[in-house]
Amino acid sequence: MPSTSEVRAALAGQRIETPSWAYANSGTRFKVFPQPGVPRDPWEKIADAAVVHRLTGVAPTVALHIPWDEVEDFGKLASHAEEHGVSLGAINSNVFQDEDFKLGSVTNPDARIRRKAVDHLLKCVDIMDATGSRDLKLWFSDGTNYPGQDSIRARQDRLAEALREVYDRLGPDQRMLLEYKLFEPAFYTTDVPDWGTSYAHCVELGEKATVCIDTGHHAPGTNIEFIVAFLLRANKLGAFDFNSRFYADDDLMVGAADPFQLFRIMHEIVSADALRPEAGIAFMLDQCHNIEAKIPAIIRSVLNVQEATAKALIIDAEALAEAQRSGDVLAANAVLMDAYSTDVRPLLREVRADAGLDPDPVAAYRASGYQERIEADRVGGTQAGWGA
Ligand code: AFD
Ligand code: MN
Repeated sequence: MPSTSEVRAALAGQRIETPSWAYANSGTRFKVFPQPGVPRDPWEKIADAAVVHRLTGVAPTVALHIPWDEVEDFGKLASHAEEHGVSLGAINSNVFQDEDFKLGSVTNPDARIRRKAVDHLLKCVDIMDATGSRDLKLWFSDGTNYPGQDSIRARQDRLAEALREVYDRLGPDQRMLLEYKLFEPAFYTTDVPDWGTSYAHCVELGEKATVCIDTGHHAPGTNIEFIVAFLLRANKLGAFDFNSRFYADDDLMVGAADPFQLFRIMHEIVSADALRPEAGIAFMLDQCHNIEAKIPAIIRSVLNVQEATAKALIIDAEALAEAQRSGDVLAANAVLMDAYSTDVRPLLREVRADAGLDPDPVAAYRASGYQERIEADRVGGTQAGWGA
């Protein structure tokens, strides 16, 4: 069992990336409910993300989304982030909103449109060069809505060709995170629908291509921790997009729907010694919470990831291994459940206090007056959203 100091050090060293778009207005196809104080540009989004990091101490990077976060000078934006105590993280491409991409982007039957999509991806790598980002996150909404609409195999060929061109553009310290999603916005086939498709393309591409697991992107009941364990063993797990869901890709606060699943996922990470930042896995949030206050909900998600991690860290690994070796099913399950049933909030409060942070970041945010300030200051302009 890791010593308390080892557990505390691991928790203090945890790094979680927040997404710029989570600070902006979001909603469903039925309605986007704008909120007061929402950022109007990437500069303000980064200011908000910096507050999350200042209060939690474990969220030092912010993922960008292009073109939502397009600026004249990305070097300047990177400096702005540093001045706020954070740095720019993954660059998320967006080939799902341009009118030309209705029938697909990189897998579109029209070569001209495929070229346009690949050029956008290459531009995202140029931006990575400017921001110093390591990761290019690729999610493709590409797919079809009806049998017969297009050739399933030909679309895979087009996808492989596009990925190869972008992969070959990556610098030595840059990576591609290929994210999969079972369905939506396409309803019959999605060209990267599951972990196997992403994995197969990443193996074909090379070592800089890895899988991004978005926890909301599976069929209900999918055993996500199995996928995590398999990809860890294959050295092909690059990142998580954490969120939570009840039925589909609901993009709710992390751990809010199924904290036990989040714990099981973090158990696979901890038992593979993959929590350390040096292990190279990006623990990112990807949530679009629509009715709850933007910044506190992101703080809550960070805390939920911390709690699941703390529970995974206190698992008595020796006792678990012994029970597994001897085939003692009940004892093995009990070891895991003992950890999951432990209230780790006092431990996390101590870790925060040791780091000079308020033990309760949500309460600290509410008391900070930041929300009142941004609501008063951010008047006029156009609130950021994701344009759905
Ligand atoms: C949407 C997609 C996917 C992607 C995110 C950012 O479903 O999760 O990671 O947008 O582009 O939520
Ligand atoms: Mn995602």
